[in-house]
Amino acid sequence: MAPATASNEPIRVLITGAAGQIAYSLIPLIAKGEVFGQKQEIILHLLDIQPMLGVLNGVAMEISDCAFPLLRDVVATADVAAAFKGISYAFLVGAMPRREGMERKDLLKANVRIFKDQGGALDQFAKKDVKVLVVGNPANTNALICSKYAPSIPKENITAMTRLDQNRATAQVAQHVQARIQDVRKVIIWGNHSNTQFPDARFVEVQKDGSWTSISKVQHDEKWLKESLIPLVQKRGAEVIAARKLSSAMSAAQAAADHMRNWFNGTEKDQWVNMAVVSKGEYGIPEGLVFSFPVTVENGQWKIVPNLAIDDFSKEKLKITTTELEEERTEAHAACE
Ligand code: NAX
Repeated sequence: MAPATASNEPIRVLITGAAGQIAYSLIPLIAKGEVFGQKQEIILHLLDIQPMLGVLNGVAMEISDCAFPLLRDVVATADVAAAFKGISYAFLVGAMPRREGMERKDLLKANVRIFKDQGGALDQFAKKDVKVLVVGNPANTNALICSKYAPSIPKENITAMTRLDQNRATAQVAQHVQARIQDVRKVIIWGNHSNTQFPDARFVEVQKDGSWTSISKVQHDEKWLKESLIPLVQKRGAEVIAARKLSSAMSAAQAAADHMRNWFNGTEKDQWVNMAVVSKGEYGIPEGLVFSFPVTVENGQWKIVPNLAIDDFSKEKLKITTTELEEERTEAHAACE
């Protein structure tokens, strides 16, 4: 599939929270061409807050020491205007991370205001066709707020990350059916990047002996898919925090790179990826919520996979995560007033 941007001009790519741990793993993936390809030169814009400038300068030194051939320049700054100026792609990672025992809702108030300000900065300084991935939590609702305060940027261009949940679920399914990762496709993550998300393996296909078959034919284990896989993926972030004493970073960076690479390059035939995108009412999800759906991507445009059957079990799961997102939206609007 042809890349959405064929230009050989360097593109400006912003990473916020650039002194943080996800950025530390994400920067080399972008600078090595694993997102925008091996021919696309890049000018990296790195934003963090003033007290972190010392650390950010250390990161900038390391970037220089990597001598990345694709990297034309680095702008490391605490100045929001300089960071957002002329950018074509943004990874909005910077936020307060969830610590052990902390619920996502505690984070909401502190974090949505950051995304209100950054929405304003996108509106004012970014290219009008900028493509945005929100990683900082609560990611879906931060994206919704960001979009509200960036009225000149198309709503379709502001997305949030559930690719980590997709990758987690795919790895678990692959392990369960004893297949390679690349032999598992069509895992769905519906809803919020939180423990109300619905990891849905009903449409999963597994490749065996060169042909793709429904998971139900390969391994008829509905009990595992419903009772083990769903809570495992929902709680994986908390499990990593408990073990590492820090939230997921390497896997989050990989997922952010995967999300943007598929948005930039498109998806393969029969490949679905999950992105939290603005709802236009698909699958009965209220219009305007930023909700994770399975999508395909062509020419830089995502399209929600249509006509998937929603049974009673799935309906109930979709309702739970929708209700949480509606509550978050109400709280977020109040916090931004
Ligand atoms: P770190 O605390 O290591 O880094 C965050 C960085 O953001 C810090 O350097 C901080 O100074 C900076 N920052 C804070 N406010 C800022 C602002 N207004 N402008 C620019 N920078 C700002 O956190 P890290 O582990 O990198 O996690 C970053 C975010 O990703 C957190 O919100 C975390 O909850 C979220 N995550 C989202 C995931 C997803 O799948 N959507 C998974 C991983 C991760 O938990």
